[in-house]
This record gives sequence, C-alpha cells and structure tokens, in this order.
Amino acid sequence: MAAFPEISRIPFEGPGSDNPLAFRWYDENEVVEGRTMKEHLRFSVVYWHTMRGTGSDPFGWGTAVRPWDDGSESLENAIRRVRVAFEFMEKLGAPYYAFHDRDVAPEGATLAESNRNLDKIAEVLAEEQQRTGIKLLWGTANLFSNPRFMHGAATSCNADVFAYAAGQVKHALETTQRLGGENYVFWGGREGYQCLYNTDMKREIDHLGRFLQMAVEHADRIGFRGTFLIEPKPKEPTKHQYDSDAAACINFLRAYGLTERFKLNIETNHATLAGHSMMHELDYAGFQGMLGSIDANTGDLLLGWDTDQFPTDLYLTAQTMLVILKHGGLGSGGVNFDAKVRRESFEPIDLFHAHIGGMDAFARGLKIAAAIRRDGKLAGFVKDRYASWDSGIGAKIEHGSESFESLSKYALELGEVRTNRSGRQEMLENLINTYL
Ligand code: XLS
Ligand code: NI
Ligand code: NI
Repeated sequence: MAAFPEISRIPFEGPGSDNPLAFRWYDENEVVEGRTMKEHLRFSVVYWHTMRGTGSDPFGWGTAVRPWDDGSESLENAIRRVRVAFEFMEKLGAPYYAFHDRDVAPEGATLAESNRNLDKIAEVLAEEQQRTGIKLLWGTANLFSNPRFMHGAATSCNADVFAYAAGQVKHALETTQRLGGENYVFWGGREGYQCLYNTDMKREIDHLGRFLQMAVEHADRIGFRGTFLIEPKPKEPTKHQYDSDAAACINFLRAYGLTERFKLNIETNHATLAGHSMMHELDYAGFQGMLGSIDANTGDLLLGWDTDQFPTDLYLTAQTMLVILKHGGLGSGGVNFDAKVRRESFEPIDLFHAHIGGMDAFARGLKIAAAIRRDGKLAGFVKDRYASWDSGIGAKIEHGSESFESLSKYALELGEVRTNRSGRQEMLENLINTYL
C-alpha cells in the first residue's frame, strides 16, 4: 500500500522541463569540480518536519493531511511512518535522512520503555535502509519537548535531569551507530536561559562541557567513529541559547577540549537569527577547520522567527556553495533540509514540491559557485586586495618577525600611506550577477 501511488521516481528533465515533479538542475550524476552532484550535496530529508510536522502553530491546530498517519503514538503507526518515509525518500532520490529519537519512535512511560521502542523502530529503519540504500546522515536526541527538560537537559538546574539526558543520549548514540550514522548532532534544545536572576551560567556551561566530553568517551568505548556536530542557534526556545553562533560554539569547544571530535552543523535560519549571514557562519566555521554539515533552510526576514522554509533563493544557495567549495566540501556532512512546508501547503504532494525545489536550488547554486571559481575573477580580486601581505613588510608581520618597535620605525619612514584602493563592492556585486 503505497502512500504516493501516483508518483514514481522524480526524473531529471533539464532546465527546459515544465514538469513540476521533475528536477531541472539536480542531475545526481553530473560532475562539477571532479565530483558528482550527489557526492557534493549529500541531500538529506529530516524526519521531524517531513514525517512529524502537522502544520500546527501557536495560533492553531495542525492542517497537514497525512492519510497514512492515524495520529496515535502506537508502534504500528510509527512503523507505518517509517515505510512512508522511505517510499518518499526513494522516490525523491535523497541519499540520506536524519532523525531525533522521539521522531521515529514513541516515548514510553520510562526511559527503559522508550529505549525498547527505539530499538524496535531501529530494526525497521535498518531494514528500509538495506532495501533502498538510503543512509543515515545523523541521529540526535530530543532533549527539549518533554516537560522534564523545561530548565534544559545538560544545563538543567536538576542533576537527575542531566543524568536522564545522559541515558537518553547514550541510547540515541548507540542507535545512530547501529544504523551506520555518519554523524551525531547536538542542537542545544533548551540549553540556555530565560532569566539571569535564577541562572548560574558558569555552572550550566561547565555541565554542558562535561556532558559532551562524556559523549566522546562513550563513543570511544563503543567504537563510534562518526563526527559529532554542534548546531549553533542564538535563541528559540530560550531567550539566550549557549550555542549562540559559530564563534561562540568554537570558543566553547576549545575551552572544554572538544575540538578534535566536534565540528559544526550550520543552519541558515539560525545564522540570520544570530544577526549573521549564512556565508558568515560558514566561512567562520570553515577557516577554523570546523565546518561539518549544513541544515539547509531559510527564514523570512520580515518575520524574524525560525520559520524553517525550504531554500529557493539562488543567491543564498550560490553563496552557501561558494563557501563550502572554498573549504573543501562537507566531508561526512551533507545538505540536510531542516525545513517544513507551510501550514497552507497541507497536501502530501507538497512535500515533493518543497524538496524538489530545495534540491534544484542547491544544484544550481553549486553550478553557479563552480562557475565563479572557474572564472577566478572574484578570488583574483581578493588575492590582489591583500597583495601587500604577500611580500615586504606584510609578509614579515605575518611571519611574526615584526614588533611595535620595528613597525613604528617603519611607519615613521613611510610618511603617509598612499596605496589604499577601492573595495569595489558594487563592481563585485555586478560581477556575481553575471553568473546567475
Ligand atoms: C531547531 C533545530 C533542530 C535541530 C535538530 O531549531 O534546527 O531541528 O536541527 O535538533
Ligand atoms: Ni536544525
Ligand atoms: Ni532550526
């Protein structure tokens, strides 16, 4: 019993196609900079939005029509969802997926029961992975929905909650390993504060550091070799999340000795909530060697929430791919669509339109970024702009052989600085438009 009987594998038909259920740009076999699009982009479907999203919002109930889902928290319903998820991903041609423990399996009355439920569902996930060849990009634990996590999980004021979260992550990590997951993600859920009057911030952040160290220790114990990823987000649900942006996360990871095993999972809508662009967050993580994966979506700048929309803006995808290519690709990461269809797009078919659009936008972004790099004008301009650092005094400063003493002497002889050049921002913006 297929959930999408009217849909077969989404074909690549090229830019001339007017079929809304075909790819125009994403040809998984097309080679760009020596790798196929499939290898570059490593598209991933998220279970929480695509299979569990109901379209509810703070003002109203769910609107999504999902004929295969009876709305119950039964194991049978959970298993039916797994079958539908894999039918969807197979027809879409997405090579990866990602989930939270509680998205795929119902929470039980105790941790032991929840673990057993997850084990049962993991069996079905493994079977479907085997059947389709679709792989797990990452697993994670939901440490934010249940009321027990109201004050946070690893940063809770209650030590029992910390212990419970540790037990939950242990099992989620083991399940991720069992399913061959290539990464394991920590998004800081409720790890932050609403009010500093009642918060011991140092203690909470120390606890978070210890929690992640224990995750690494456990990974070593069980032989999990995947990459750990932290997903920065500045706010929502808390007023301040400790993993607020790439720079804050990297500082935190350094302080707790975690940089060897962790990288970052950068999400577009979180970057903009932090007051940064996606390009900024990617480049910041990238030049520190910490770019691991991306959660691909987009926000609405007029709304200012984490609206998790599907990305269709070619400037955004081209900029994203430009920075990713610059830093050598995503490694074990991927382009994970942490995005949901709008509440008004309630039909199952909208899930296809949304993902096809996102995949095409990224395929096109990849090609645009590759064209910009092939042409070399942009990189050439930047190289030139910093030419004073390639030799002479600049090279000496970079090599660390100069001091205030020596530079003061140099500057006094210089008289005035006469070599400033225009930044040519407008010219470069025009240049970028020539590749679109
Ligand atoms: C929420 C986050 C979340 C993570 C996974 O804003 O984006 O969905 O990706 O826990
Ligand atoms: Ni995310
Ligand atoms: Ni998000």
